[in-house]
Amino acid sequence: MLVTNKKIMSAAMSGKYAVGAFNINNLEILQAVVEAAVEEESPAIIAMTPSAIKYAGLEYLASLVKIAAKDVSLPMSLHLDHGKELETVKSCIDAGFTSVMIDASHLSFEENVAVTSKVVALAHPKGVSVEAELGRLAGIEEETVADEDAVLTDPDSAKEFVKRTGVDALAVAIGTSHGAYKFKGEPRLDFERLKTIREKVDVLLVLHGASSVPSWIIERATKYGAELGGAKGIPEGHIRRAISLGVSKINIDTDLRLAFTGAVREVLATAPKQYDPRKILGPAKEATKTVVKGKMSLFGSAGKAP
Ligand code: PH4
Ligand code: ZN
Repeated sequence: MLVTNKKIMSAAMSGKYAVGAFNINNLEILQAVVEAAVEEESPAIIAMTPSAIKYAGLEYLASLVKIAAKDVSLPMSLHLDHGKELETVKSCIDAGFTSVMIDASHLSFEENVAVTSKVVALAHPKGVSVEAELGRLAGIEEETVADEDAVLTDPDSAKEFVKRTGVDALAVAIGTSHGAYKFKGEPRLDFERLKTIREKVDVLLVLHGASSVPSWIIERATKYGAELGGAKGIPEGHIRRAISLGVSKINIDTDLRLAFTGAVREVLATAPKQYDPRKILGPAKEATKTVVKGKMSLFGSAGKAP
């Protein structure tokens, strides 16, 4: 059953939990997410970026998600993650996406408002919900205090942005960043800022760059040849705190990539005679599924879609 992010996130907001937005690029990762959702009785947001679409093709990926959702009675959404162009948004809406993100956070505030408003005007009449981003994802420690204020989401600007654009959800920058190397020193997020945004802005909130880069995944990948020294993610306690402060969608990609490729490495290293892709990608799917199930439990969405 495909529904909008707004529906999934509103239920999460009132139930005081969050729903994972899991990035997919191929069949195995999609199956891992959907099987995890079924086993955990959890809602799930299936996300794909323009680079995933470039890799696998919009029709291929969208069709796979629709087939996956057809026989599943859980609330799931088909979501465009970090759409940058209006054309991409249009083609995703035409392909049956139930939610789109327009990321114009690299533009000026006024340009971001203008582009985001266009997307809202395009999406809302078709029943598609819209996420936008204000601020820039960046680890706090790399910035001076003045820089921090420049890149992290300003609560008053967020209030004005939401009022002028009419977006359903807002991705906030509070110190998280994409990828496996989020912090050089201690992991630090600006929870005070998140609290203020929550108080001032009446909109659903999203946390991007939320992978935890768990040590068990890094150790397994490293054992079989990966070089991931210095990788560091968001501690699970920080994720729980962000949820308690009102975040209702949490984006996860890196942890899935690490689990998937770590499992591929293990098979290739331990079974050098193996050449059947199903015997290589099967364990990768299982490893990805284990991570997704763990996230559903951490975010509190497990058991919320019986
Ligand atoms: N995302 C995923 C972005 C992936 O172009 P691309 O497909 O490589 O982009 O939106 C996240 O917020 C993921 O956060 P994470 O890296 O902490 O998992
Ligand atoms: Zn992101």
